[in-house]
Amino acid sequence: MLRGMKEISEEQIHYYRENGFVQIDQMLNTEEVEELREYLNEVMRSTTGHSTQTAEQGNAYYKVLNQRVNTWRDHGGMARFVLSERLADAAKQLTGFEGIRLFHDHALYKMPQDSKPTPWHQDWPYWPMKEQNALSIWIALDDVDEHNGCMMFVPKSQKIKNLKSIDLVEPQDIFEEVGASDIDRNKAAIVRMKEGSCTFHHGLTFHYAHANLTDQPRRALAIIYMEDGTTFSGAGHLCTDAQNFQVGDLIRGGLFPRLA
Ligand SMILES: O=C(O)CCC(=O)C(=O)O
Repeated sequence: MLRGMKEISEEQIHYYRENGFVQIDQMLNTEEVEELREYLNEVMRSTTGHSTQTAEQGNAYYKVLNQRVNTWRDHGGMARFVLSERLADAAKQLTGFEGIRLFHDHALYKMPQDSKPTPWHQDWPYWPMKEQNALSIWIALDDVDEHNGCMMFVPKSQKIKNLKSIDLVEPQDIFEEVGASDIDRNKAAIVRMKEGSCTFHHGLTFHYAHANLTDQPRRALAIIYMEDGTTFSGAGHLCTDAQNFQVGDLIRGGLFPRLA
C-alpha cells in the first residue's frame, strides 16, 4: 500500500460537490510516479491474464484511447496503487460516502500520431449501476496540457441525468442531447496538470480530453470508485458480465473490494 494519506481541504470538497470535478495536486510524489509508470509500461505490454485491452492497434477506438481495464488483477505493482487507501480515502472525503469500493481501474494512453480527442461524454451511462454517484480519479503520469491530451470538464453538468452513452468513435454531440440544453460548452475548464497530480470527476460530469499532438504517449491511470452499497442495474459491462449479479444485487465481492 502507498504510505501516508492525503488531506483534502474543505474548499476542495465544496468545489467537487458544487461542480462535479476537482483538481488535486501532488497526489503521488516523484518516486511513486516513476514506479507507477514502470508498472504501467509493463502491464500495457501484457497479452494474457485477467486485464482486458479494449482496442487493438490500428482500430478506430485505439486512436482515441489505448486502454487496458483492471490492470490490478495482473500486476502486483498496479494493485499497490489501484487498491491504495490513500486514493480511495480522498474519494471518500470528497463524496462523504461511508465506504468506497473499487469498480475498476483503467490505464489510459493517448498514443502519439493520428490521435483523436476523447469526445464529450458522461461516464455513468456506461456503468451497470442503479445509483448515479460513482466517480473517477484520473492521475496524470505525464505533465498534461491541451497539446497532449489534458481533460476538460463542464462545471455543474453532473446534474444532468438519464442521458444515453456517447459513441466514443463516432460521437453524438452531447450538448445537443435532449435534457442537456442548459449546459454550455464555453464554460468548460481546461485542466492542465503536472505528473502525479489528479482530478476526480463525478460519473455524470461532462468531460473531454484533447488529442495528443506530441510524439510521446500521454499516460494516465484512472480508477472508478463507487459508494459501498451500490446496486446492479442489469446493464451489460465487461467487469460484471461474468458475475451472475441479479438486478438490485449489491455490487461486491473479491473483484469489487472495499478500499476505504
Ligand atoms: O483519458 C482520457 O482521454 C479520457 C478519460 C475519461 O474519459 C475518463 O477517465 O472518464
